[in-house]
Amino acid sequence: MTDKKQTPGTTRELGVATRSKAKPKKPSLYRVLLLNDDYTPMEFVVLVLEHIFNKSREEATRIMLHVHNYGVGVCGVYPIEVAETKVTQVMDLAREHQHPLQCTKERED
Ligand code: TYC
Repeated sequence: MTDKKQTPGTTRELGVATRSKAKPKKPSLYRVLLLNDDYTPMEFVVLVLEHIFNKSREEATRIMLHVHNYGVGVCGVYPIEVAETKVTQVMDLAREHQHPLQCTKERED
């Protein structure tokens, strides 16, 4: 094919524009938060942080005590689908064990 007026950013062979117009944006990240309450046992919160958020016992204990003392704390930062899955896993486990533990997510700016 000999096309002298080939448009930059298109393929000669198919004539399909391959140049993207939209600027690729980096996907948003979400903080997953644990909230304090008066009833959920500290040990249960530590187990949640170890098993769902893959924290060491030391880090899990540090985060749990932070939430206990300040009312809220960050368990981790993840893409939206991972963050939603973690929140659901925490809420399901808390409900199964009849603890009032609350978990939520917020977008990082
Ligand atoms: N405040 C709870 C207690 O004294 C412990 C606790 C910590 C509960 C963190 C929830 O997200 C939480 N047993």
